Amino acid sequence: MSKTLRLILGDQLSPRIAALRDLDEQNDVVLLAEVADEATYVRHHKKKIAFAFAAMRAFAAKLRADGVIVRYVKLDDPENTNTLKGEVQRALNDLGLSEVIVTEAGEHRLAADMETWEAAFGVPVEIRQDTRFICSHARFKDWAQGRKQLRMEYFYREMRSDSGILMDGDQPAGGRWNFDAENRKPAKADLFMPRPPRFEPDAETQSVLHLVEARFADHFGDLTPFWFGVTHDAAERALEHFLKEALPNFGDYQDAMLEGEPFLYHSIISMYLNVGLLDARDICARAEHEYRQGRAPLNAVEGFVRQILGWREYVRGIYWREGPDYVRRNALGATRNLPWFYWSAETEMACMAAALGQTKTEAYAHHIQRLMVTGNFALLAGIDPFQVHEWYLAVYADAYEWVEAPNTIGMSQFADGGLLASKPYAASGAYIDRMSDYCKGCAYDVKLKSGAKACPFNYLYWDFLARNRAALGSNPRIAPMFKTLDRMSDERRAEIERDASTFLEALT
Ligand code: FAD
Ligand code: DLZ
Ligand code: SF4
Repeated sequence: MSKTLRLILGDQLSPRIAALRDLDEQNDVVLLAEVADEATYVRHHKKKIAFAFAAMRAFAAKLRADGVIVRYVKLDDPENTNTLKGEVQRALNDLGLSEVIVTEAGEHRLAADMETWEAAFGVPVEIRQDTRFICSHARFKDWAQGRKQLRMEYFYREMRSDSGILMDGDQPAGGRWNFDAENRKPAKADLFMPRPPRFEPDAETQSVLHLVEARFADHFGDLTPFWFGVTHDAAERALEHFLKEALPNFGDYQDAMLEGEPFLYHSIISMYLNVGLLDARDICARAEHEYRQGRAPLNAVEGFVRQILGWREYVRGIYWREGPDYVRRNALGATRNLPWFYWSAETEMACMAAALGQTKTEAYAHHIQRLMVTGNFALLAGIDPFQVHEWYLAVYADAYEWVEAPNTIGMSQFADGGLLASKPYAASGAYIDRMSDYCKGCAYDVKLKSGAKACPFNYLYWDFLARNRAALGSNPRIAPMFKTLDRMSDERRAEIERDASTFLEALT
């Protein structure tokens, strides 16, 4: 009887993960390993590391309770080699197992490493496809084949048809694929805010918190209060809470931002979903059920489903299609260093201080804060996209390269030259003022276009366009903005350049 080693990575904590298929509970051994390599390949937020380790420990305990033989290596195990490869090798040596079975890694770095394992170990290493995604690699390749443009909206429609989610026969529910025109309302401070449920750390999570405080004290972010759930049951409660309390308003306030309200009507489930504590198909089906039962409107449910069935699956396809060099793309030739306040959250720009401050305390910011505040600023200021990418990968509890990199390099920084987005997500202060209440408490004045008190987004926006005319001038979607720029007087354009360069020089 051959005994196999089944490796489960920290973001593969799903009971139906491919590596556990056909497990022989009497003989096979499941390995989970906390290793310094994974905790430090970028300097992850302390909460992210604690969440990964605590969820791994909880999953191992669940497997053991179900009768599975588990080898769990803690970070402070004196024998720990601190790499996944080293821990697989050590398990093979110690246990005399004849084969390794693993689910494909979620990123190029580890996937490339796994390709070396079979030769290094001298036993077969079976790498299985990750079946948790709704769109397989083959399906995405098939969709992308021969297309000039890979627009998410068309991918999403095929995913709807393929899966039957929110479909009435072969037609989209409600007769339209997309209800965004009804979304995007600014929120008001007196609305009821359904904050996500908070979970008390159990004894094992407490011990992880001590470990992380001792080993990663110099990493970014506040470790406590630590309120993330770390089990499938807790993640399920968080999802249920969202479906009942927030989903009905999700569409309306999807793009809104409010001072002191980090979560609004967002689901706060990405960290659970990305490590396997929730399942994408199940979430979409449950959201659709809320619509079919008349408990949530279609604009909200369609908007939410589009994020998971559309964007999430689409960015994964792009990540694997574009290869490991994607993170090094820099179509706009941006070279400025990431300003220090991305780590300290100390800036007089109220919108940036809010997004960065909650990133530090919660390891969370919602999509519009990532895209239209911190991402927009980096884009306008011409920050090196690789540094921006490393920052996003480090600071969010949900950050894994397959999902983070296309969002940062492609959607937010336009560094892939428009593969993912048809135009840069660049905006002046007026957008932030319209969608938030940040500006009223800001040291800068959003109505001023020039001078020391003017909102920096205002002149940086025009300066960004002027600097990038060669790369963007022929883009029909921003042609009207270039026309406006061209109608400005020479003095006004010189003023923009002066204000921008004074501000940008002070950044460094
Ligand atoms: P909700 O707003 O409630 O959305 C529901 C779910 O849809 C999310 O949980 C998520 O799974 C999915 N989703 C929504 N938008 C996207 C998107 N653009 N791409 C992929 N999935 C999406 N998401 C991550 O999961 N990990 C990341 O590392 C990450 N990095 C990002 C970096 C940048 C620069 C930007 C602009 C976006 C990034 N996103 C990332 C996408 C999005 O911001 C987060 O998924 C979302 O904010 C998570 O919060 P939520 O669970 O409350 O989401
Ligand atoms: C994020 C993370 C962290 C912090 N630590 C570990 C770990 O110690 N062991 C492990 O197996 N996985 C960890 N992870 C998740 C991995 O980084 C993730 O599986 C890879 O980045 C592939 O997506
Ligand atoms: Fe942000 Fe400008 Fe508004 Fe200040 S004035 S909060 S910098 S958009």
